[in-house]
Amino acid sequence: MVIVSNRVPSPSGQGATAGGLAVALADVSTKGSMWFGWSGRRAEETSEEASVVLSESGVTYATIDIAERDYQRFYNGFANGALWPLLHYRTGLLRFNRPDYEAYRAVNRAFARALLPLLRPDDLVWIHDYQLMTMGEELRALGVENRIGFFLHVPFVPPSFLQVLPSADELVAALSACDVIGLQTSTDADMFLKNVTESLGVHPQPSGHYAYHGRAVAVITTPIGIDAVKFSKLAERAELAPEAARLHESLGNRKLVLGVDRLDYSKGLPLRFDAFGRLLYAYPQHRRAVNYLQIAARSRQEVGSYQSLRRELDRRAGDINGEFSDFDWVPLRYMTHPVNRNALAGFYRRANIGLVTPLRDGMNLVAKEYIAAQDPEDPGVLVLSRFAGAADELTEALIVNPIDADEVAAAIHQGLVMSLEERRARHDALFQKVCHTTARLFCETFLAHLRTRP
Ligand code: ADQ
Repeated sequence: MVIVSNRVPSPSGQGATAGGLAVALADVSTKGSMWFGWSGRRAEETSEEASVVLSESGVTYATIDIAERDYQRFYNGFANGALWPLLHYRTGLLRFNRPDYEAYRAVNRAFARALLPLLRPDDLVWIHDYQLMTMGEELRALGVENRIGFFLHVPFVPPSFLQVLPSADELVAALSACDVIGLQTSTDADMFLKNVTESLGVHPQPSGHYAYHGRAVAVITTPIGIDAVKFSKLAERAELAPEAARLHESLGNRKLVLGVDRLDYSKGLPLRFDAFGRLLYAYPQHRRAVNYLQIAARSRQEVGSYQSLRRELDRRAGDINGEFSDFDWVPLRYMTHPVNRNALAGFYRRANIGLVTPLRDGMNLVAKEYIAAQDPEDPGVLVLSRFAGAADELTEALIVNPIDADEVAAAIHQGLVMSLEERRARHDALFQKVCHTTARLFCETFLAHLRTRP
């Protein structure tokens, strides 16, 4: 199996550069498989050949450098300046210009060319995410006949949104060069199929199959998950680790509301801050009795909309703390550097409320990690946006509309005062679910479809 993604984890397993994907795929990238992608280096020229490293575990890591000028246009320009906002329903933030799109296509082509000499005829190729939507088509143009799968980690939008993008039809056609296209939820799969009709004039079967240019394409739903049992054990140990102990000490008897996200406008952070402000305003019994910790790791800082988000959060955090702080209590703690996984697991376990309120999210693994990390005897409560893919499965969470700060505040309040009996009942049901839809099941399901010839 060849996994292709923009970022590739380091062969030593250190530094989870590819985030959730690296965690999810670590299990299946076993001996004999290859992980192919960008080295993380911006060079003078984009590499024509991959540099290949065989790790101790027998996984091959093959990476290419990307030229600085291509990187800016491909990554900051088209992938994160056009596709990311569009696929999160934020057309107002979409910036399109043709040179960015052309660089995106050129980088996808460079990926395909560098992968070609490394491919064996029976390899399964599994391409990941919105940065690489045209790579399958580039591989076909080079004569590759291998089975090719594509999985999109972010949501898919209806044609009325996708058509805003001048290259919409080309992207849908390029994806249709793959044999299997996987999406996080059935809604996303339906959206993609509607675009197949709109962009290509093709009417897929109810099963999600369609034919395009003589090739059969299968559109499937495979929600991504985590290794919940492993994460649960990590959290149990991490509770006693120094970081969690320091957090615990700093809180005293106060309850903890916790948010963990990349600093991204899709995560709904300004509205989340507002909701916490509404909680303190409308339910004064929680003043001095609760702390909200938001960990929002900086990302994509070269994109303008991310810089303005940062300033917006600084301002709102200042407003809330200015309004409600006392000389010995600051309600909102907000930090922008990442936290290591061990500390994070311990923080989740200590939190009475896991606050996950994205405006749109393909899945959201933080919601699943929060559930896995709880002490089953005294679990916390998950407050979850209905617009996260995870809400399709995690129906025993307190499901909210993140746009409505009063509704989110009411749900936080409900979670803070919820009886132990109800917390346990909800948690039992949620924990069973996160243990069922694991990272392993996600990979096995996708690969089973990829192996199956129609
Ligand atoms: P992301 O948008 O990155 O992923 P998410 O799934 O929540 O969103 O997080 C990925 C991982 O990063 C989690 O394992 C989390 O613990 C970690 N993480 C997040 N914030 C962190 C922080 N501040 N410090 C340290 N670690 C942090 C994309 C899609 C999602 C989809 C995933 C996987 O946007 O919808 O769930 O891919 O498919």
